[in-house]
Amino acid sequence: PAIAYDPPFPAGSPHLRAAQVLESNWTGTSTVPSRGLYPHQWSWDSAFIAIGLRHLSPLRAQTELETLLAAQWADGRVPHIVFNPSVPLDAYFPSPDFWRSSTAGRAAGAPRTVQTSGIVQPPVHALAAWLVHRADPGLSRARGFLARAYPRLAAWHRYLLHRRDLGGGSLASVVHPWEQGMDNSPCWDAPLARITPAPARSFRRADLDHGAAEDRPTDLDYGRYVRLATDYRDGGYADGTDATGGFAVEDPAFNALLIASEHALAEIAHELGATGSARHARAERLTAALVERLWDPAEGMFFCRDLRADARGPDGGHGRDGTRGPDGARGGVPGGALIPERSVSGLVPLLLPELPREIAGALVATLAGPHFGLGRTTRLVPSYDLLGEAFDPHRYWRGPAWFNTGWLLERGLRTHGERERADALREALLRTAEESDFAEYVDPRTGEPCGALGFSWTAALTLDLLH
Ligand code: 9WN
Repeated sequence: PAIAYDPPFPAGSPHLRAAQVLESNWTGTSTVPSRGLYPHQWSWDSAFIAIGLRHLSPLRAQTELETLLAAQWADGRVPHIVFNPSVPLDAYFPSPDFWRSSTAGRAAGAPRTVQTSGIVQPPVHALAAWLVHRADPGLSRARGFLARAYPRLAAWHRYLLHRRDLGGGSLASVVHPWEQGMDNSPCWDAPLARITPAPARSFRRADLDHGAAEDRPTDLDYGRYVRLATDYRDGGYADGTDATGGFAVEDPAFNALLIASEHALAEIAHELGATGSARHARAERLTAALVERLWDPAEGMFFCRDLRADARGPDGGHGRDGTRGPDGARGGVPGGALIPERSVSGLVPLLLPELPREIAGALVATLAGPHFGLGRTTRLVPSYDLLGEAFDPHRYWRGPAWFNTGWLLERGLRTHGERERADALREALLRTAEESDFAEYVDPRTGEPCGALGFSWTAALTLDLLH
């Protein structure tokens, strides 16, 4: 499917430059996040990319999602990477020969013909599918786009809500930092500290061929990522067993995206002639569970819940204040403890329109307060607490601002009637994306580009904000 520039974008315009990034990262069936660093298809990247592509070519946007969903496993999981067989194995680590999806993932129903990873990423897909449909409902209906996507998206949500409810409180858990998508967030430091790293000589990182080492996770982080993924693989990618024992976290952004996507799935069901009311009701119950398990009223934001914190002895709860018992569980909420690190993930639930008013108000105050500094000390939302000990404005998810979280918060602010703040954030996102050559992430205070340039979701979400 070709991109039609109609009316044509003026030369040098942000529209055209963003479109050119997406054009050069298109492989024919999907879009790579960036040519050098990430030469395959990534799950949540594709969802954000489709949201932008729909303005250039609704057909290409549908194809992007269809290619990803075609790699879905029989148990419902949508893999975080779909590998391109024509890319050399050593171009990205971990490669297909590490994940061994078609053999190690056989019991979980991995596809036979395409190689994938065995972990997942945040479920932005139903939301993306609904937005893509709305860009050209005629084309979507003629191709049966939603009718074909719906059963796959429903199975995906079923997997997350059942197999991944490891805490028993209705929320989905992630079993690897790569699943949550913010790989080296300081939120993972405590849960990862319990994991014995794989020896550095047992693998070779390919990311350092493309990115500056000081902008990327450390070798020690990688050792732990490899250990967790190896254990999960060697357990046949089965959930709820000892193989997933090492790391299990309920994350606010992951679950907020699941809720937003559940609402989108209700709209899709309705469009297909069914009633979406059961899904809307489920999304509301999930919102209540999110508040019950992850909201901290004293801090005015959501936190991650470390389900394995109990395993760590007397200080395992690592509670920060008197609101938690000695085991770290707050207000009788069973299972693990909140992780006392402020991540942008804890603000993302602002996306949800049905969030209680006082919670939305508190999130806006936190966003504009000293820890995130929006409109004061930062021009974009940092991925992590400006005042946190681990804050580093250049190192990946430990401080830099990312455009996907910025886009989600812009939407959240608008949803909750914060028009001025939303307009200001929109302006800052557009200006920074353009000035940074559509960087992967930037210094949140200065906008200085970090990581890859010509990054697909930065370009795609720029296009969406321009429309
Ligand atoms: C591991 C592709 C992905 C994003 C993630 C980001 C980064 C991969 C990596 O790149 O993760 O999945 O190799 O570091 O953290 O959010 O989806 O853009």
